[in-house]
Amino acid sequence: MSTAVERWIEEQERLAKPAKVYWMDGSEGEAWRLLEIGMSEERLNGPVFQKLDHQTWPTAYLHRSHQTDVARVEHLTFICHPNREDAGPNNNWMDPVKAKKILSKLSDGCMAGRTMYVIPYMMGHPDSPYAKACVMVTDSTYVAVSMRIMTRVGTRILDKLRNRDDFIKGFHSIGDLNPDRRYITHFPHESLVWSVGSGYGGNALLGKKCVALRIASYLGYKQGWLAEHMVIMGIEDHRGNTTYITAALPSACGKTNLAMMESALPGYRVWTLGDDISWLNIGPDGRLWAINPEAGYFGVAPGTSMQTNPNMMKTIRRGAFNPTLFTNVALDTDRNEPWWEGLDGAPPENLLDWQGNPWKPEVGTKAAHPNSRFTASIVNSPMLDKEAENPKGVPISAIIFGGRRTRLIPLVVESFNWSHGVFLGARMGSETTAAAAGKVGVVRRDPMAMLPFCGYNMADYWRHYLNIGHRMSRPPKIFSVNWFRADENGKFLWPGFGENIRVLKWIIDRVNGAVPARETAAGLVPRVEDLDMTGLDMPKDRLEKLFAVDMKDWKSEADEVRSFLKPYRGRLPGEIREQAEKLERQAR
Ligand code: GTP
Ligand code: SPV
Ligand code: MN
Repeated sequence: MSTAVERWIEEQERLAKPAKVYWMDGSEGEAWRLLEIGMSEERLNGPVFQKLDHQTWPTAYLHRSHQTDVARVEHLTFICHPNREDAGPNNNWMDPVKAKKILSKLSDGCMAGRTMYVIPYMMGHPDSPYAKACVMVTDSTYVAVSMRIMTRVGTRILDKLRNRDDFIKGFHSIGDLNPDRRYITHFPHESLVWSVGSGYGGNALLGKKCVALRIASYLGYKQGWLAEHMVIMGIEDHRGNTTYITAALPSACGKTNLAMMESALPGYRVWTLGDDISWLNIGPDGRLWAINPEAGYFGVAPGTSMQTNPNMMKTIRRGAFNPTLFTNVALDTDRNEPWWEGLDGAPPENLLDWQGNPWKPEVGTKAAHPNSRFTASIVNSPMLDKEAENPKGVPISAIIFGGRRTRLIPLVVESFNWSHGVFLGARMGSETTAAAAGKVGVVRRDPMAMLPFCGYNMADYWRHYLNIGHRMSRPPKIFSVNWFRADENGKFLWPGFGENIRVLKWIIDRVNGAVPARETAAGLVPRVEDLDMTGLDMPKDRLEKLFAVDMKDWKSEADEVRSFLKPYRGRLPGEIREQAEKLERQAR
């Protein structure tokens, strides 16, 4: 008798018609064999994997994706609930029957002559009560190796699924990489992701945004938990107490840098558990517990250096466990090393840009693609928290919502209570980045940093969020942060990165009731004397600018929030509507 997994794989095989089917076992040797295969596979712009200098960059490989396939494509991403309203104004919707027709056609014979890799994987520690078993197929060696780094792949998951059919399914094919035939589709009610036509990032590494956020957020809605676009980190104080927090910031707005921060304050130390996704469950003790469903980093390369993120530099140069992949970075051809804008030192003499063309600074383009990334195992991190592998997760004392806002939003704000905190998250805005295709630098609303990732109607999501808070006897406090406030000349007011520990320290002080706060219409902000500025010289008036809340400047913000919330009207929770109305009254 075959299992549900075997039956599902046979179906996919009949559809995609690969020359070969290979079941991944997750062994160490297998990863290196897949790399070898990729190194001999030719694509338009070179082999799938190119070995870099292993003396200076142990276990590092370069991958170049297709030049039209360099970021998530939100306009080609669909949430296919049977009822359009359930997808909500926040999602592109397609009727599931129609979507399956299109995808079946594109998938028919799409793996002819190629190998179909079957990847059994777990999101979360296999022993965690909060983990989910998943199976995906792909025809890309790049995706297969990446999934091994990013998730827990192995035969053990198949044993778990022997008598079960409740696994999360994923079908992925690069197709012909033509953007006109590219679809990233989700069927939340069937726990199915079907993605054709892209080989890059969140479009193709299905465990990440597709499963761990879009499908999982819907499962969480049905089952009473939350799947969030959040960092998980521990902050150890001078007494040796560790406080765990989570932080949601939109794509390319600083999660990885925050999670790996080198503290600028003596006596304080940061430990990392995850840099992108967190699954939050209410524990038997009435607190919120977080696990990281992932096992690796898929981080933005440009801007990463010994100056900004030494811990990440150590992680990607260590390569003790698993290969480290670099995608769409530049190549220093004299040294056979990766390079990107913002890396320490001057640009090397001889560079190929991310597409493999000779590059000089005079060319005026970027050598590395702005959304170029590294893929590395989290266990290579020198600052992994001792609880990172605890199946139960860690208890969360504070939730942070952040955005990239050059104006208006203070460095840090504490919410008055859970409902107000949910509103802070719901009205989050951020200036757009290169992580998604489209125009960069315009403010868009990105509630909880989940706009592109919530697998159902966001109004239902906010109601669910409010309920989760009301169900906890010891809920975390909710804060908002903004590292990106700028002066009249557009220069950042706050140095950011390791200096952000000063803000985290204030947050922990508030959690412990150690300091008072100043009340403003937007929420509670620090009194400047309570922010620990040891070792950082900053004029008092500049510091005050960081915390300024002048409601007469907030009118356009309140207007934008209102028009953003408008399409949700019928389902919008009363608590959110009331908060928005209050903001409008205050900003008048
Ligand atoms: P995703 O992986 O797309 O979800 O992104 P992320 O949220 O993990 O963003 P990441 O930490 O990779 O940062 C993206 C960009 O923001 C980089 O170019 C960083 O240099 C910049 N950045 C991160 N933290 C700070 C900060 O505190 N201040 C300033 N000014 N820039 C920052
Ligand atoms: C993001 O865009 O938030 C990412 C990168 O973390 S991707 O995996 O492409 O979604
Ligand atoms: Mn992300």
